[in-house]
Amino acid sequence: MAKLSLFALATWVGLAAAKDVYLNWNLTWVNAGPDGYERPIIGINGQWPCPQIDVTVGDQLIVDVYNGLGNESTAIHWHGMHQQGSGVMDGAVGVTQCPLPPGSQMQYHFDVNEAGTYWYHSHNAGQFPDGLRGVLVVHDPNPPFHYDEEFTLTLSDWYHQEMPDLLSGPVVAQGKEPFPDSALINDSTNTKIKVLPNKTYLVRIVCIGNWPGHFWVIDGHEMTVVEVDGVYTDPYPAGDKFLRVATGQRMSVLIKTKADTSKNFAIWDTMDVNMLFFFENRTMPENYNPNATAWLVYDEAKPLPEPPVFGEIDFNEDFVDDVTLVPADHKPLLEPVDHQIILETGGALVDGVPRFTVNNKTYIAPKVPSLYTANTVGTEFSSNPDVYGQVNPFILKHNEIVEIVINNHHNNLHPWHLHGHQFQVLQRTPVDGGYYSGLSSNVSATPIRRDTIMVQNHGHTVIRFKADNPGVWMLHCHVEWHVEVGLMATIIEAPETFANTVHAPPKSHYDACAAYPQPVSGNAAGNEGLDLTGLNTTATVGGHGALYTNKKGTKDSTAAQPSQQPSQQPSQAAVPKPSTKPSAPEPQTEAPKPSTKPSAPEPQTEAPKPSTKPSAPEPQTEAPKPSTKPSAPEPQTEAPKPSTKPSAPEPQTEAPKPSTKPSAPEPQTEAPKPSTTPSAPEPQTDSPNYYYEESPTAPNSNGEGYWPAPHTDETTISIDNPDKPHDHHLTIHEETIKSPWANQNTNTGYVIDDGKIYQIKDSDPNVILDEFKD
Ligand SMILES: *[C@@H]1O[C@H](CO)[C@@H](O)[C@H](O)[C@H]1NC(C)=O
Ligand SMILES: *[C@@H]1O[C@H](CO)[C@@H](O)[C@H](O)[C@H]1NC(C)=O
Ligand SMILES: *[C@@H]1O[C@H](CO)[C@@H](O)[C@H](O)[C@H]1NC(C)=O
Ligand SMILES: *[C@@H]1O[C@H](CO)[C@@H](O)[C@H](O)[C@H]1NC(C)=O
Ligand SMILES: *[C@@H]1O[C@H](CO)[C@@H](O)[C@H](O)[C@H]1NC(C)=O
Ligand SMILES: *[C@@H]1O[C@H](CO)[C@@H](O)[C@H](O)[C@H]1NC(C)=O
Ligand SMILES: *[C@@H]1O[C@H](CO)[C@@H](O)[C@H](O)[C@H]1NC(C)=O
Ligand SMILES: *[C@@H]1O[C@H](CO)[C@@H](O)[C@H](O)[C@H]1NC(C)=O
Ligand SMILES: *[C@@H]1O[C@H](CO)[C@@H](O)[C@H](O)[C@H]1NC(C)=O
Ligand SMILES: [Cu+2]
Repeated sequence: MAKLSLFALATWVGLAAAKDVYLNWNLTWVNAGPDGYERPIIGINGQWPCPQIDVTVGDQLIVDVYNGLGNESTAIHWHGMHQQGSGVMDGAVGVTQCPLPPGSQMQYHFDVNEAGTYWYHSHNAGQFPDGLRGVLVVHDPNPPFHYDEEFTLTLSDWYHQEMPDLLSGPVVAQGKEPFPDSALINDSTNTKIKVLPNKTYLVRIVCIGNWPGHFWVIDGHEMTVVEVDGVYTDPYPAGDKFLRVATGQRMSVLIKTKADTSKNFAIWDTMDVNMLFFFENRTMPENYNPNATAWLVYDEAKPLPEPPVFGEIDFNEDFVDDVTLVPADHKPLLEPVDHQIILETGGALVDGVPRFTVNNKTYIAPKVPSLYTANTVGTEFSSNPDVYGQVNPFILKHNEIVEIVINNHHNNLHPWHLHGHQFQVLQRTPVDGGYYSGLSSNVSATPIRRDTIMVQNHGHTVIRFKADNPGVWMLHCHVEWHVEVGLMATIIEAPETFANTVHAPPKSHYDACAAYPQPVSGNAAGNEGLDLTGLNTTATVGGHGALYTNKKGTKDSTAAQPSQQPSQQPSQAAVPKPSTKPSAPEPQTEAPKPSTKPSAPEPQTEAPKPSTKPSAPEPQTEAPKPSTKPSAPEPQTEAPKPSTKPSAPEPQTEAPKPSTKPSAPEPQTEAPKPSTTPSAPEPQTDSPNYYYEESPTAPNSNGEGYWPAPHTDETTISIDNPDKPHDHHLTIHEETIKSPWANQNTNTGYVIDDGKIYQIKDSDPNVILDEFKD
């Protein structure tokens, strides 16, 4: 006797107004050569570059992710999405989920409530620079500006070697970043964008790179800024200044195309060479090319011109300062501040290893993801930073106004990104602008908001936000090289409210933990209370990235071979609304067929929306660049570059300047010194609090029990629908979770009708009708 939720049907029918966008992703290796050098790259459904996701504000996005990589674990983060109430869908490994091991599947589903330009990327062990990143555009039916057409340009650095090799290689071991081999525009060195004359284009610029920021020029076209990081701005014409984006940032500009098609125009992009070389006192290799070119094509018969050439560029004078932008909604400065946090950030030798630190502590991943810890240690402990281990935890109270100061003691730039919020930027110094000593007198009354802010070397920034989004949020430098050496903190926002505010992880997230395996309850070490026995917080050099085999971190893997011919299978399909609402479900005429759990629902097979834009990436026709360095970049031993910027030697060991501010940083979590305690080395084979071993029982329906096993139901029925010419079959698939707190219980699933899939939103299981009998 299968269970059938009539509520599911009712929801499906009633949901006709809200659009669900369902994606079914199979992550696999593909071979591609975006700069002419072919290498294995992580693609989606056999395709790379990864597809742009287009949704409309208000939609629900549902993504089933299957890890078909064979030799790496993974996880997808939705950069900039607030995840209000759905923090468990944030996709950050070690924070909101376990790594998804090869051969496993998990689902992300969340409401998209902010319009603008976002992106998605792996948030697992330095993986995204191997290609697993793409754009997420949230369209707005009523944007505050007019435009006729739009296109997206991604900017990134690119490496010929794979991240696991680079992370375990000699350059990273010295505490340095490997030099990128190329700059890419839209994952190519040969991007051409067809444009029409006399039109206003919205150009969405997304920096999806690993390390350096980028700036770009569209020759002959004025650019007016209208959005940063999903926040509309008052239109800001760049004039004769350059615009730039740091890793993780987005910027949208309006351009007006020419009145005639007599000529094509180059788009010039360059990686920040100060960041790559000069601030770090490293010499640019001979013939190094930090530039990339793309073209605005008015007429394919006309030649593609060379890009403009620029001379000396002053990094303080020649750029639009994003702090001077004004949000279009003119939201006022948040004040007064209830809670100030000061982060002293820099490089240091930790356990003899070059690392980055936040208030003298380098981030070391916990055994239990921090959100799972917050959910399971109980209210007695969830607001105690000590239970989270060495994740640089900061506990916020619900709805307080939080000010974070980031002092950058390092001799390079760091783009800091906060999950779960767009923060106000009150001030940000120029390069060598000094550390925080209070606010300057000219802080804007309507500060710009964004989710990623570039903090200059030997300078600082001050940001504010309201702690109105309970959850566990990473606050980290977005340079993936730096993430991997600990430049991260964890914001634990209103943990005392989670029972009422944050959905519990759905079944597929527990399945990922079970398969990895990783424990899902207890403190950072998987123990009760403050006992952190077994949590090894010794810093190690390098790492193996996301590499995963039976013996994790070794290379003798049995990975699937990269596909040679990317499939043309569309990977996105908006689930259409049922055109005619079936009236209330008719009495079911057929006995529910108990079904074994099916594999992932089929992707929709509708043809992709015809586009006026040349969306397919150009075939690579260039011969592989005779590069002198497909192998690891040399350890840097070169002579000093005469620089006007006094840069301290790395790693930084200077003591942070004592702040004059009364408010002290949060107490640092001191994990016990791993001197004598036995600790679990990778791979984790011990899982003391391992949920599936402890609770193999099915959920009971009487409201008792703690973390019962997730329950899945699948029913196939036939409906006699007056609006359709023939009877049709429905399959209802439901997942139910009962959490420690009743309010976190979830009920999700989908209805398959005529081969189309309609997702069911989370709902209160109390509303679900009792068992339906045939
Ligand atoms: C994922 O793709 C690989 C390579 O094409 C294929 O072998 C595998 O069966 C696919 N897995 C799923 C779950 O679609
Ligand atoms: C563009 O607009 C101008 C001014 O209205 C007009 O003269 C010109 O013909 C237009 N160009 C095209 C290609 O339509
Ligand atoms: C990159 O662009 C800059 C600025 O126009 C130029 O000076 C430099 O020569 C270019 N580098 C290469 C390798 O083309
Ligand atoms: C970091 O360590 C240094 C040297 O031990 C000490 O002077 C400083 O106060 C510490 N800073 C913080 C923020 O804990
Ligand atoms: C505030 O004033 C300082 C010093 O005059 C200046 O450098 C900075 O750019 C100003 N900041 C803003 C946001 O206007
Ligand atoms: C992982 O497997 C793919 C596919 O076989 C391979 O191309 C890639 O080099 C492997 N990665 C590492 C780091 O071994
Ligand atoms: C950039 O690449 C994305 C992903 O492949 C594609 O959807 C988009 O159309 C491309 N844009 C241009 C201007 O070529
Ligand atoms: C730059 O590097 C050289 C060689 O490693 C070293 O001698 C010099 O002191 C460094 N300069 C600065 C300002 O760090
Ligand atoms: C902790 O891990 C490090 C690096 O893997 C290792 O060298 C050290 O022996 C471990 N410490 C303990 C107490 O197991
Ligand atoms: Cu950084």
